[in-house]
Amino acid sequence: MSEGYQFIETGISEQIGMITLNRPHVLNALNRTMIFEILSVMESYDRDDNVRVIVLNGKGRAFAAGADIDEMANASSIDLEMLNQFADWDRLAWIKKPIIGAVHGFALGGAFELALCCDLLLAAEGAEFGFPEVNLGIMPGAGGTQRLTKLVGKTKAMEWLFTGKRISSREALKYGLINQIVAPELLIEETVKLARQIALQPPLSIRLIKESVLKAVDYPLYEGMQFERKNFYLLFSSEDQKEGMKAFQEKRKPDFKGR
Ligand code: DAK
Repeated sequence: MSEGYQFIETGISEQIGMITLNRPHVLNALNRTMIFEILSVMESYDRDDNVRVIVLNGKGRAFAAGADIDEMANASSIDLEMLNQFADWDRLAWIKKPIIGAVHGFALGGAFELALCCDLLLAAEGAEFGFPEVNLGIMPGAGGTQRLTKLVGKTKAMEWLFTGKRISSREALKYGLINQIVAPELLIEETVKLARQIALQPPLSIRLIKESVLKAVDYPLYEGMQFERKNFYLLFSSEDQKEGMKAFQEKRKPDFKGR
């Protein structure tokens, strides 16, 4: 399925849909076309019954070093408004399947924003995150100030956003930005291992868990719990709920179909 894409590589194996950023000569700097390609493939994976988990990683020596500065350098506010590129980024929030990011080298600026949109993140030892936008006279615009603050709180977010400093994978782990640090040579192996584990779970449960957890970020507790309850009830209409509970009673492994 890679054919036709200029800046990413794609492929499905063992129910895992891979997306590999592929502009290594510029550390996978994210240009407009690349973002459009990422979203197009994510949406096609989201519709594809053969995919249960999406994995995003980068080729070469970095996940990605942010948005393509050459593409932005001469843009005016009006260009940005008329191009409405944030509309593509916003589509990320609608992906229903779990997305696992595998970060090595750098995840800076827009790439950090992309990583923060992943549901789970593994980082290679030595990986660095950060928002260097301030050094360029701009600021994050694809959710960085909001998602980072919700995750780490105002104080750390201000420090990192004001200074543009790079955050080590250890610090990222300490602040709950990532799930795990792994040796660089094991990054893909460990990511795929985790993806495989999730791919074995009932897809509808995973889908509604993701939806419910994301609501927790935006909703007050009571509203979030009402939302959770509806999803809980919904799962009792699924074949997988019957299969999961029957398999338990029959002391065998369940065979989940996503129905
Ligand atoms: N854009 C374009 N080229 C880049 C790049 C980038 N972001 N990052 C690296 N490169 C290129 C370098 O220019 C260099 O190209 P050549 O000189 O070889 O032709 C090549 O990649 C290798 O980079 P370095 O030689 O610099 O490698 P080093 O190991 O020495 O340094 C570095 C690695 C990551 C520390 C450094 O490359 C660096 O500081 N890169 C820039 C980081 C940065 O400021 N990123 C952009 C932040 S602003 C938007 C959505 C999102 C955003 C904006 C708009 N809309 C929807 C409108 C997001 C904005 C940002 O991300």
